[in-house]
Amino acid sequence: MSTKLLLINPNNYKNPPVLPIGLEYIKESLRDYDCHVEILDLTFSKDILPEIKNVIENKGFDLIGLSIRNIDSCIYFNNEFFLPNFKKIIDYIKLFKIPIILGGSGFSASPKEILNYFQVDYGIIGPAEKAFPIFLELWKKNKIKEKIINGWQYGIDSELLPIRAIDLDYNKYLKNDGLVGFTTHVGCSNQCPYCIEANKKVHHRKIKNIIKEIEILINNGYIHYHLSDSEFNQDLKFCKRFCRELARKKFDFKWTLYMKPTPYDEEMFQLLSESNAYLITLSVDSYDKIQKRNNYSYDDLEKIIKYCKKYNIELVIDLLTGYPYESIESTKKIIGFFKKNRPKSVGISFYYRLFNNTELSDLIKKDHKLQEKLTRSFLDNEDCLNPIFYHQYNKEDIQELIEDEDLFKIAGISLEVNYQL
Ligand code: B12
Ligand code: SF4
Repeated sequence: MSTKLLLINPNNYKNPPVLPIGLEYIKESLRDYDCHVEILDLTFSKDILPEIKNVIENKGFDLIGLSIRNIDSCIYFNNEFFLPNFKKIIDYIKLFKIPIILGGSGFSASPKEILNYFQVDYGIIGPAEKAFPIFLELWKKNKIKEKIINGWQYGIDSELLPIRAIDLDYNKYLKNDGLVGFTTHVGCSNQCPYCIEANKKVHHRKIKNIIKEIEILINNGYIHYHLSDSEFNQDLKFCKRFCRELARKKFDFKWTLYMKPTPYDEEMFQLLSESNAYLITLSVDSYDKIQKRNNYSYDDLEKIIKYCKKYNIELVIDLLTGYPYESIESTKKIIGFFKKNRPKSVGISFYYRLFNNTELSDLIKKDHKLQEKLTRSFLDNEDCLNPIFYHQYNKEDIQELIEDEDLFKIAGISLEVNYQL
């Protein structure tokens, strides 16, 4: 008998609202399996629990999957911690005695800790396009040995062409400043010591399928996109081939993307511009040790700013500064650099969100002196789910350095998103 699977998006944070496209990808990955999949999107729900009750009681499901996209908003100022609300939802779903499986980027950041927090049956870390069908087959045969499956081990189905905008009300998102997303790959080869996505094997999708996916969406009237890759530029050749193909299509659309400082070359910026990329958000660290391990320097930043200007692409910077042992001179240097080489804006974060099993949290757990600069004390068996940050500076220190220049925005104090600037 066909398995009935309900995939729920409980994320109702709306600054901006984000389409749960991962659930569309999973649904597609199960197309050839004996599984009936429905998606319940609660982003705009006014009455979450009755809505869940209604769907479960009317349709009956064998398995329920919940997407845990965010643990919290990750920024110190105005931080929002989402797990307690998700717990209420999950505890309610448990009353129906249907097995639950979790996944999503937030879940993948701290899988053991989150399963423990929610006391839930199963979870998939990372991409689930290949792992979910494997899980389902084992689950149906009662052969699950591990509660957590590592999706990174299986990667993605590079041929997947998800049918989009059928199960989700895209227009509601667009009306509320949301953007449509698409992915070109999963994973990141950089080694940022604080990041939950660091050093994850990169798997690319087939360019022809990505373009087809975008083309179908454009034909349905969706013309403004935010790339949903961690950082676009993992492989320069791939990036240039993708932009070339996209530019060749001459789509009437525009897109914005996250990028890291390397790899790049001038041609990539030219092709990005020709493919209608209008805004890049560049992740930058001020600490030279982190710059070095990710193979870039101030020289690269200068070139990127120059190329963006030359090819008419807006550039905003996501700057992180004040890493443990980094000096104030280093922070002054980067602020001075951007005052001189001006992008459109520089968002500054100087509170580092700690997650278990990152290099940063391991470092702080070992060095008691660093623990004095945490926003709260470590608990016994600290799981870092309840937001905890390391900071060398206070708001006033940074305000003094930026001297009220409009160019700089302290993350979390100004709640705009980049593409609205
Ligand atoms: C692109 C992006 C954005 C874009 C979205 C653009 C768009 N088009 O909508 C923008 C800029 C808007 C954005 C905003 C925010 N983001 Co963001 N974002 C991302 C990013 C890079 C990709 C997310 C994505 O769409 N991936 C593509 C889809 C296909 O993958 P997916 O959803 O993860 O789904 C796959 C798997 O996770 C899994 N899966 C998903 N659901 C389920 C469910 C089940 C049951 C199973 C088994 C598997 C499963 O299978 C799917 C297919 O493989 C992630 C980092 C990352 N690489 O995941 C951060 C990330 C999710 N964002 C993050 C944050 C903090 C935010 C903000 C809160 C920032 C802020 N302070 O404003 C907001 C939140 C907005 C909101 N409403 O939720 C954090 C969350 C960290 C945390 N503490 O939990 C992440 C992880 C970045 C990071 N490294 O810190 N984001
Ligand atoms: S480049 Fe971005 S996604 Fe990759 S490890 Fe660094 S912060 Fe994380």
